[in-house]
Amino acid sequence: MNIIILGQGAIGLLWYRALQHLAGNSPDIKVKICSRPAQQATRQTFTFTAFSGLSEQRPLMAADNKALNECDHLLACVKSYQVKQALEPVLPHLNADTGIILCHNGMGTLTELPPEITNKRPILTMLTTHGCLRTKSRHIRHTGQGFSDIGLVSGQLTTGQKTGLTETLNFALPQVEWTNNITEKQWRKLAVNCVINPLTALHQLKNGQILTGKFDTQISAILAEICHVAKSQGIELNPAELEQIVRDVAQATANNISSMRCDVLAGKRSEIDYINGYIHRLGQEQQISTPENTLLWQQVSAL
Ligand code: KPL
Repeated sequence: MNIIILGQGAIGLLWYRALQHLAGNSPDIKVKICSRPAQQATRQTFTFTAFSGLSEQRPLMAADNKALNECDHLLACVKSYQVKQALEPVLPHLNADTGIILCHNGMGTLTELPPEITNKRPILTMLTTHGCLRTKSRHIRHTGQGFSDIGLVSGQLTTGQKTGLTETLNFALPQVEWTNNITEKQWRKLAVNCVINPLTALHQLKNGQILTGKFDTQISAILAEICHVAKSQGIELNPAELEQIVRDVAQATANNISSMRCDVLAGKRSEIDYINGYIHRLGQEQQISTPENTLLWQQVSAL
């Protein structure tokens, strides 16, 4: 199986290292990294600190056009607002059957891609809870063992292809599970991000600090709007269950700085357009009022 990773952020390089390790023991697995703009195979290195604390210098093998054409799956680990721009120059080099696995926070990127490309090939989503930090340029630290769900959002894969892909990813970086209801899981993850990310970014809090009671009314209102909008898309979510999931995640990641707060602190663009902004846009389309999500979208956008 040939896999190419698109994106050299923390999660992209975490998967690259894990698959590279697996490829060392399995000759039928090949992994390369897609470095743009040139797809020439250049030799570079990066430092990887495993969850155990062991650090090592690893080679980074870039994919050329031939490798792109031979790849079975392209794992795109880029920010939601980079998906379209990152995929556009790569798509013409992929063969018609290559599956694209999107791994990012937020929703709404699929509809930005050219339909003639996305209609034909398998498009998958991966949701991961692994903690990983890019501490310096080309130094990646695996900070939290997590779990990944993978599932098809468009196109087709045979049962054998689903099993083969899931097993390969699971051998590389466990636990990975195939799910037939990835869209529902995406909505649950979206709900978590709609609450934790903007509140921590706006009020400069660690994830656990949103649980003091001060935000309880606002959290319920954000989630009620999400349930309403999700329903218009055929997804039934339960507000009480969502609230519990949000609380559990905030508790489990109590001392973490959310990705949105990190982006804001670093002066980088945040993923707000694909998180609360996605709820705002869908709400407008469906004539559902979403004042809480709209306000958070506007406030974070203004930061
Ligand atoms: O996904 C996250 C993020 O920071 O983007 C959470 C779940 C909030 C963990 O920090």
